[in-house]
Amino acid sequence: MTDPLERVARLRRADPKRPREASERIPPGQYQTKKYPVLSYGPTPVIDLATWRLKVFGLVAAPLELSWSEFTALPTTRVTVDIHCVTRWTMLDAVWEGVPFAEIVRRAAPEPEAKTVMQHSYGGYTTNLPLEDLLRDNVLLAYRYNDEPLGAEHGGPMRLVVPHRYFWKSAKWLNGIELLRNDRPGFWEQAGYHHHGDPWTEERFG
Ligand SMILES: Nc1nc2c(c(=O)[nH]1)N[C@H]1C(S)=C(S)[C@@H](COP(=O)(O)O)O[C@H]1N2
Ligand SMILES: [Mo]
Repeated sequence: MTDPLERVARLRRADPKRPREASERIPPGQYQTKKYPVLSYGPTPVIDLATWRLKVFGLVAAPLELSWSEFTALPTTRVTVDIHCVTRWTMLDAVWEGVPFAEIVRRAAPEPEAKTVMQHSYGGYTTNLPLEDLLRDNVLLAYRYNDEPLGAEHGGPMRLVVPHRYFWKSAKWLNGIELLRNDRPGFWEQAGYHHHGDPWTEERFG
């Protein structure tokens, strides 16, 4: 079976806190791209910032509905992370700035039974993840990419960025965060993709 030293090396490679060589940062079955691809199912929605809203709803004690000016008044964080698309491209060192997911959800006061989240987007896209996956420090509601406003084709004005999951788990044009007790499949998950989507263990299909 597997050499124990190789197993330890693999575990260390999977630890996001450890600084790693570029070659070690590319998950199994992925290749590196330097140019940032656009991957959208359907057209890019036209979104007016004057009517843009973000809702946090479902199993929360204090549902939220934020306008663009309310949202952009919240404290932001900047992260540099690698992103991995299930179609096998990986892009290293993407720089995102936005509001931490945990910060937004804390304001809505989730009920103790809230275990899982459905992301909703302008245009109807949805994707699901466990709440605990979204509470990690580097999960952002991002509106700046590489120090510029996020372009519409990449999900502007605002998208979720969940760097430790395949990138279909990061909804572009996010407009709703629904907290749920029971997991429910989103758009690609209904088509057979994985509910969890960990690129390091190749959770591509459910
Ligand atoms: N609303 C919405 N979000 C989406 C998608 C989409 O089609 N619509 N595609 C997903 C997929 S499969 C990927 S790989 C990434 C692509 O983001 P990008 O176009 O910025 O590369 O967005 C994800 N989020
Ligand atoms: Mo993707």
